[in-house]
Amino acid sequence: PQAVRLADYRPPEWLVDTVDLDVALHPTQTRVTARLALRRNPEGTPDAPVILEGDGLTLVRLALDGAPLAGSSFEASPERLALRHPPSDAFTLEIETLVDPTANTQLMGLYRTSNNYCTQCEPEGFRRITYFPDRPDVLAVYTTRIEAELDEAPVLLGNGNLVSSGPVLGASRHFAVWHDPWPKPSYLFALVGGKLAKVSDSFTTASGRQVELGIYVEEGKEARAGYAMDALKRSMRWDEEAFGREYDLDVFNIVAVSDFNMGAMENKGLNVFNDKYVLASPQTATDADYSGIEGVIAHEYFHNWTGNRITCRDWFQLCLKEGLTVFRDQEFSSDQRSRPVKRISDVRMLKAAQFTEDSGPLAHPVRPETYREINNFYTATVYEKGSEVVRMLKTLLGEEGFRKGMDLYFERHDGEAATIEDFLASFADATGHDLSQFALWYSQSGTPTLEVKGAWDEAAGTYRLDVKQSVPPTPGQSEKKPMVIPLALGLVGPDGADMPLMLGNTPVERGVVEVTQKEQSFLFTGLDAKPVPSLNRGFSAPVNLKSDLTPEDRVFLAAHDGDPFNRFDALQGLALGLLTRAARGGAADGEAALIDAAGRLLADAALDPAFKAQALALPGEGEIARELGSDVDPDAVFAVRKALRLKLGAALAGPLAETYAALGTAAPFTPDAASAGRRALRNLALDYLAVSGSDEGVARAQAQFAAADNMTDRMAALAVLAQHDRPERAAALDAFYARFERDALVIDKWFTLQAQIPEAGTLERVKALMLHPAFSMGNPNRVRALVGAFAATNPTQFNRADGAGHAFLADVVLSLDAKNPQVASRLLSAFKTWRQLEPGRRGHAEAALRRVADTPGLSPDVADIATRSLG
Ligand code: DPP
Ligand code: ZN
Repeated sequence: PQAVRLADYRPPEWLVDTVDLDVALHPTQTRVTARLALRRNPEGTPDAPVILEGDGLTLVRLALDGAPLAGSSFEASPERLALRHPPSDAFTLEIETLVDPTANTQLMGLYRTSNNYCTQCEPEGFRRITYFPDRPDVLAVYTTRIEAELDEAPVLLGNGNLVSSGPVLGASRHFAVWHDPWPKPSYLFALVGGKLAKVSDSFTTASGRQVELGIYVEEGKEARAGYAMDALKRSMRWDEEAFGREYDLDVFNIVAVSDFNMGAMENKGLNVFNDKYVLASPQTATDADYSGIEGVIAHEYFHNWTGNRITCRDWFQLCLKEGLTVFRDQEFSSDQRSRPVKRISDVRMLKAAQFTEDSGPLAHPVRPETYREINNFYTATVYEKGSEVVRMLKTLLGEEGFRKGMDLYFERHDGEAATIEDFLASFADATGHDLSQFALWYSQSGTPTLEVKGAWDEAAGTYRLDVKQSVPPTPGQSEKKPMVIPLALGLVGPDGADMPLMLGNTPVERGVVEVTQKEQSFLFTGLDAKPVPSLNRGFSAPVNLKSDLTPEDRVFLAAHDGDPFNRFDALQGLALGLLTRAARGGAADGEAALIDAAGRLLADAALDPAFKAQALALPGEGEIARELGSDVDPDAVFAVRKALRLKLGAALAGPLAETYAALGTAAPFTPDAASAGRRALRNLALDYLAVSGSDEGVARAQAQFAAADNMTDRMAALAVLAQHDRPERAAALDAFYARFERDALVIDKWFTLQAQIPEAGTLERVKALMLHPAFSMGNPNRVRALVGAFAATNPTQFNRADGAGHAFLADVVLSLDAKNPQVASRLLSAFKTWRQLEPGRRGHAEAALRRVADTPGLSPDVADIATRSLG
């Protein structure tokens, strides 16, 4: 397909004021009648034809202002419906199409899942239901009548409020009419029909509006929706308190489905969720699942204002709703849980997913300027870096300035399709800040590097920081301009307390200096001792920080930094330094210091267990590889990391065993953050104590596996057992399968765990598991659980030296592409780091990518990823 360019944006030629849909559900021949009130856009081109998008549509009938249209007055193909000479500037077009939801394996448009009907329209799925100007800047008021066989689909749901429902006379059918008073783009349309159980609750908004809440799940799973419902109510309250945003309909419904391409979808008043982000019970869900549910429920709910009430002008602005909404859900979770621990886990994820993306061939700006397939831009850069950019804005403007800017944004753009320029202008106008240089965060791709050197002047009592920034070249962008980098910092004195932070006679506001130039110096004054700088506190800017901190400085900060994030980061930096030196074949010096610092942290009774669990988990193989940057041998990375884990486990065996014992509890499972933190630390101890594969360590894991009363502990024990090629592993895996056979979300975990085993036999195991009766290429969760996990989280086996892992992924992608291009292209993006591999593996990766790229008939999704990966 042709590249679409931001610079080519033109307003729509025709607007749609209302959409009246009549959908008669049928497994293979669903009849869709759409009545569109079309109106020529006064801002468009005079005499422009009406051109509506379609995707695989069959036109049955077309009428204009009630009169059937002769074939000569329009052109229709599966991809387009055009009226070259519309009769007037406003008229009603009635379009009847037939769609086959059963044949829809792409899961885009109207499709079936577990015999229910559901839709997914973002970004371009509505055109698979009816012909439409399927772009986010066409906002219309929708009324949807849904009709179905009563016994096939007793539940019928649409956007907005229920207007009427009842039997269809003289037949076994029934109907429901839903009306959504809020104008919305087509990508927010949804309908659901099927046999579903409802969990009900209600919420009263700050201004007293009573909202009926419903979560629809498969029959028998009602009890597992309780946590999601609780998270929903907390989200609704939080958005009122933190952003002054109230809900705006009489009902809010969520439907959980088991076949879904993404995590969830924010359709107006009718969110559709991957059931993974709704269903939880102590027996089936881990602590990570619970926090994932809380975060995604909040995320989709928050879209009601950031995405729905204010939507995007075009898909280049995707980060306008996604980056902002991720920021909002991260803030929500921080308020519900531990803020430092949430920040640490978000940054871990940012580095693992986004920094990696930003340093490879798929790097792109937070707001891309061109795309061939928009489905490929639901990325870590748009979402997670997009959130970091909003966070930096808050850091620069302060709490109050940020809130003023948000308020102005809501006030100005409610009901509109907005742009990043609109968003930034709201903050600039509300606070008087010039944000023109800051806007580079949206247009320049690549992770900036910040080099920082310190100079202490004993006689003057001053400390100078010399800062140099650079942004590496990325695809399509060779030259970069300096960015605005909010650098939060502290100067830590010898006693561990922060010293005054003064630039000349002026205290540094909120502890943040603004780096705006390529090279800049900051002179801190009034110091009575040499400080250790604590830089980029709270990870205030998403940059690669290269400081001249010594290992001794890091040990000091790990013990004393008043900023918990940097306490964590000091230890991580220490570990990363020695792991990369060792992976390059150097001496792993500094181990003693690391072990000592880790031991002290573990022993610090004042620290939150969740924090300790994060701080004591070594940087992942992916982060070590990214730090190495080139000629990476994943086996060497694995080996040095394992060696360090062994040393830590052995050196701290005593305290780890004590920690394990002390954190054991007979109390029943609760998913709150404090309990989850204790489990996280205890399970980290379990892992370190078993890393050697000793009988004792393995027996401890086996005992925990057998006795666990919750999935977090059971899964953690199984993950430990899975690392050791001993008979206990097979026995535990079999027992686990037998116990949870009927529970798809749990069986996904069983597949994933096996795909992650860092052993030579794993690829063969994965291939065998693809033939397992429980495996299905039609279910995205299952494919991701097995093949996705193998490619994305098993670096040694995916990147096998013989190239078999790469060839395998290419095979799966090619066989899946015809069925579900979105899931296929996601899998293929596991090659995003191929260029950093050593030459042998790099050659295999390139060959696999080229084989995919050269295959005729690829989907635009897979073709785009293959081409860009090779570019
Ligand atoms: N718009 C959806 C989201 O909330 C896309 N999956 O992120
Ligand atoms: Zn979103």
